[in-house]
Amino acid sequence: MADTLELETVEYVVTDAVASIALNRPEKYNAFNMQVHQDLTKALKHAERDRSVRAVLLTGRGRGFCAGQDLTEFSMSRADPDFRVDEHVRRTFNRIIHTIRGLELPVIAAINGVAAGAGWSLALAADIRIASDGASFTQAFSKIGLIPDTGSTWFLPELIGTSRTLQLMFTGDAIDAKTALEWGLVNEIVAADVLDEHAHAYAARLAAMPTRALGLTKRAVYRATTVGLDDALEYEAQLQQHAAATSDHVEGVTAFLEKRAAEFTGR
Ligand code: T3D
Repeated sequence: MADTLELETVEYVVTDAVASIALNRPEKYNAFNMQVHQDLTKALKHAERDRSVRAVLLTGRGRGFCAGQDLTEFSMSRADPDFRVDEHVRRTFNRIIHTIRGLELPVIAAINGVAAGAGWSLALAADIRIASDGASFTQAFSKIGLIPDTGSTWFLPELIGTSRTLQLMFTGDAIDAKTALEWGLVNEIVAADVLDEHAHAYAARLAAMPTRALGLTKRAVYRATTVGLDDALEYEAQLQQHAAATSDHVEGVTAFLEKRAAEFTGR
């Protein structure tokens, strides 16, 4: 499959088995208009189908990571009497979140700047978040009379509990990268000028690991947050059966016994 895709608002390139997907509407802080929805969905689906891709890196170009829904387009949609927000959200934002969570690959968000509204939800959908020291985060929704969507009502309480979640959602106040790290909302912070390189190296490291095992791990961990221990134990056993059938499993054990570094292929 192609290592690059020609898209209007999203850059897509594969290197070192990492699909780097960058939102590219810098003048609008990468806000979601319909073109971004379409292009991001296409890029994620392409990565999902490409067997050579073993990790996904999500970032934004310019000063923002993503400012959520484009409010200019939003005002136009509100002028259309037939426009239904619920249908729009299901077809666009929700589809993207489902795709990211369903990808059986590590997804790393490199948060290069402000993440607002659904843009923050997008970052929260990733498995690992690395923020630049200049990044900031705001729920933003309450400031325009909306409720948080695109998964924020699920992601945030999961990570920081209900009280801090509601504080952020009610006020719409921004938090900086340092606070996000202290609260466990990002995995690490790095200087802005090394973010791309650092995040890519991180993604490439995960891409060189046993992809199937990592994908099944992701599936088991997210499912475990919705079920009891008995169910989680049983599901782990079922997925372990699949992981144990991979060549990477054989290679990992063989390499350990032969006292050498394993060479995983993703199969
Ligand atoms: O119907 C549905 O789709 C429901 C679903 C909703 C999902 C949502 O995401 S709702 C939330 C939408 N997002 C927001 O409300 C955030 C709005 N933006 C802001 O609050 C601020 O811009 C930021 C906190 C993100 C950044 O602030 P600051 O001071 O660093 O930058 P700025 O000057 O406000 O913005 C820079 C430029 O980006 C500016 O353009 P200009 O004036 O230089 O030409 C600004 O208009 C543009 N921009 C920022 N956010 C958006 C945007 N343009 C369109 N839509 C945006 N969301």
